[in-house]
Amino acid sequence: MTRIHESRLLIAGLTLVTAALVGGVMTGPGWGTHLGSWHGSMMGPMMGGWEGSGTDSPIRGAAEVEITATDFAFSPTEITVTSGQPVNLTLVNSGSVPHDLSVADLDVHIVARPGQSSTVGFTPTGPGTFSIVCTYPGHANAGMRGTLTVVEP
Ligand SMILES: [Cu+2]
Repeated sequence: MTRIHESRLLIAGLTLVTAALVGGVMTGPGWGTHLGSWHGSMMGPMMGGWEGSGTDSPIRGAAEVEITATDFAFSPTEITVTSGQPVNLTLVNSGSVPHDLSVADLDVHIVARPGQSSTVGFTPTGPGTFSIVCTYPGHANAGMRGTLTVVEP
């Protein structure tokens, strides 16, 4: 009887740990499957807001800007783009967990799985200085912040 009791406790403990991992690391704000190559036309309405945003697939001929995400930082932390000129922004995830790059004020949101990259094309309007964050819980506070500056042409 004692052995059975212990194994039940073990299973209960593992379930709790698994739930914590899944809840805290994997799901993020719920847009983990919105990869750059397909627009969130299905996910948008469910997630309440990305439909109709300015983010989309890469733009032919746009300036290329790349940011690398690690656990837990962006590199570089500051990028500068030109108002009115299209940009393809690529997020390279060199970390071991999913990361995203969000510039809420410009409706830019890019998700990249570990070891992969994702590109979103957008045309910035400005000038202005905008916050870059990773929106997975705790990541911004751990250091995943940056700045996107939009300058006049
Ligand atoms: Cu992150």
